[in-house]
Amino acid sequence: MITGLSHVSIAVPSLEAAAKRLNEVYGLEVGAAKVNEAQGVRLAYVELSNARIELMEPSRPDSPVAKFLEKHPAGGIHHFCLNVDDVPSTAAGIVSKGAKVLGDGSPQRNVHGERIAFVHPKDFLGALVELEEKRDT
Ligand code: CMX
Repeated sequence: MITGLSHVSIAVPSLEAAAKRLNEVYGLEVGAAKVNEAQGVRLAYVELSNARIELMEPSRPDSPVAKFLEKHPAGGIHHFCLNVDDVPSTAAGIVSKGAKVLGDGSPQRNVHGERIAFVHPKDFLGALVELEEKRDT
């Protein structure tokens, strides 16, 4: 079940340059960078009251985000992310209605260790969607 909006994710060629720009123009504070090697990204977040902005830089040359930046060298919106109560059951529910969940079926984790999955853009009106299960803290 979808429970809310987690974040909008922007692919950027340089995290540091992106953070400087968001701070100088909008007064936004970007947190410390972390690496999710399995996903091939270096990430940092702007925490807003109701959602986050995720900034992603490729962490290795064969990263999917590096491929995205080849098509969009200045960067751009890569995906948005919905919170769900349970990734496997939400994914199974939408797959049963004909939508495609990307990947080989093996579980994926975000940089916080939470379960995630990606839905094919053709099955969400042309936008790449991440499903993210909030961990109980
Ligand atoms: N926007 C729109 N369409 C996109 C897209 C994007 N950002 N990325 C991929 N697609 C499209 C592809 O063109 C392809 O379309 P067709 O099937 O029509 O050719 C389709 O989606 C599937 O893409 P793919 O690369 O063939 O599929 P994969 O399963 O190899 O990988 C994906 C898909 C999206 C997971 C991968 O490309 C990717 O972007 N991985 C990085 C995911 C990410 O952002 N991780 C961050 C985690 C955050 C954290 O750690 O917190």
